[in-house]
Amino acid sequence: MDPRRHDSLRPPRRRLIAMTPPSDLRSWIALLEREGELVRISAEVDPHLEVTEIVDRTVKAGGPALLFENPKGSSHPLLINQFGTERRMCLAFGVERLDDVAAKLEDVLEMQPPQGLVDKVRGLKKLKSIADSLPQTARRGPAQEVVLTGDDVDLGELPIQTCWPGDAGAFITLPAVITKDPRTGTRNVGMYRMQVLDRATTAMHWQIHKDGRADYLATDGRIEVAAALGLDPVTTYTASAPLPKHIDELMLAGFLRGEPVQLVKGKTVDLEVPANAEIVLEGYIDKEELTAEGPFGDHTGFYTAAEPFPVFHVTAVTMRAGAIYPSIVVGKPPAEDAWLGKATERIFLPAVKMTVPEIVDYDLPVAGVFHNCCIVSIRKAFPGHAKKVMHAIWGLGMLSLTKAVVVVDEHVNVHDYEEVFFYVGANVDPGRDVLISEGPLDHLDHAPTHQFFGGKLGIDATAKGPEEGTRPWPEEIEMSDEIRELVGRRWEEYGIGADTGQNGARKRLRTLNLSRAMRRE
Ligand SMILES: Cc1cc2nc3c(=O)[nH]c(=O)nc-3n(C[C@H](O)[C@H](O)[C@H](O)COP(=O)(O)O)c2cc1C
Ligand SMILES: [Mn+2]
Repeated sequence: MDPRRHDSLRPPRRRLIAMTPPSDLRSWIALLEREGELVRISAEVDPHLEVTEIVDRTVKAGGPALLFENPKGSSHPLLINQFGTERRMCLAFGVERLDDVAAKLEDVLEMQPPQGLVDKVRGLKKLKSIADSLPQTARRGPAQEVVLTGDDVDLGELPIQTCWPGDAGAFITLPAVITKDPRTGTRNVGMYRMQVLDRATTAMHWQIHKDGRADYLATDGRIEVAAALGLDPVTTYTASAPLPKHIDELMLAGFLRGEPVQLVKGKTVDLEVPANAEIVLEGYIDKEELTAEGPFGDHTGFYTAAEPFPVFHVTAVTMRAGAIYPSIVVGKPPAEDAWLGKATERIFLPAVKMTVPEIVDYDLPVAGVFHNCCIVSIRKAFPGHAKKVMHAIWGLGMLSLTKAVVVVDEHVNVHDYEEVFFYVGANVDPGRDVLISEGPLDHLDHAPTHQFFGGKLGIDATAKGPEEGTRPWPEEIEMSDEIRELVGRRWEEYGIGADTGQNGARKRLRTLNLSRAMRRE
């Protein structure tokens, strides 16, 4: 079916009132419930595969967050699909559109020396918002209402999912894993899945390009680790955000929430952990101890084969009373993580533009599982400019792992894949405009001959001209403004119907675009 048709059938998005993001998982659940975005399931459901099938159907239908109150074999409720739609993602951040979160960051990134008093006051407010982002340490927090150590530690008490039939076991999928760089003491928070090995150990899936892995590699013998589960949604999101290594993800969380993250000292580790967590797993990893991790049905849509990864020993489980266990299922896209990725795409656009200012917008298609494809529009100013931007993407933070980059001109809507495809077809001479390069690739990419390293594809779909050695470039067909206005004015008179006219469908498509499947209502 024509996606534009879909779009015009889509009900208008209910208005959100901009507000402060929820401060913990429980107020988030309450908000979801008030907004009609959560369904409680009292039937007993098995975290072994059954939850996945339910969630996969729900996510692909754009359905609600699910709170399984009675997961089989556990007394802890299981929350899933909290991030599964654009609307919930916006609710999490307390914004109307994810671009509003980006605007807040852009405001700070683009700070200029103030001119005049009003500007100075505004500047001070911005500086204060940065100062207020630093986490604070409290004496106590609900995360430690229950403290289990020694033989009382039993991960089997939690409703940890075995997601897919070929998985090696149960995996904790939505943790915020906290470490400190042994050299500098700087904190890092990352989301890395943890395969349960027994009552008190898990694997730690630190891929080679990640900061958590770098902290681990910098240690001589043992590194302390804490995994926080069940946080306010913004803090959970920031664990997945690709920040430069020296920037603390909890600071970003504080900035985006407009309120510092509260921490408490760990019970058995010299690390601070979020005071509002539902569950915290404290422990350590010995540098030399590795285990076979996987297979795991991954966000690439394939099973990742078993590989050696470090072993995490749990020394304490601390919890809130009646702790809720959060989970996520990844798999063939679109899955729930699509919107975590889209949040990153939107939120990091200002930072990308800071480094490569000619970039107008970019889109990481969900079907490209975020590392396979990046579509980028640029203000083209000189011959070879598109190729310059390809190299810039291949040199920029985690975007450097991108396999294929498609560059279009500034007027092209990168979120409209049909429009992009049109220019890829129309503007490209493969012999001239396709660049095959090589470089680092995502840990999980199974296609390259060698793991981690292989081919890159750049497609320059911008308009060219004689200065790039082509024949004169033809003009694109556009109706004149005059006639467009005339027809707009007279549209009702023709009696064709409001839905068909006014360029409506095309324009509406110029909103954040996921795959067609995600647009199915
Ligand atoms: C649901 C989900 C699961 C993830 N699982 C892993 C994982 O198992 N291993 C990994 O290295 N990255 C994983 N990631 C990606 C990292 O969280 C992401 O790259 C993050 O930036 C890592 O933090 P760091 O840059 O501080 O290392 C996952 C992301 C999401 C959203
Ligand atoms: Mn980091």
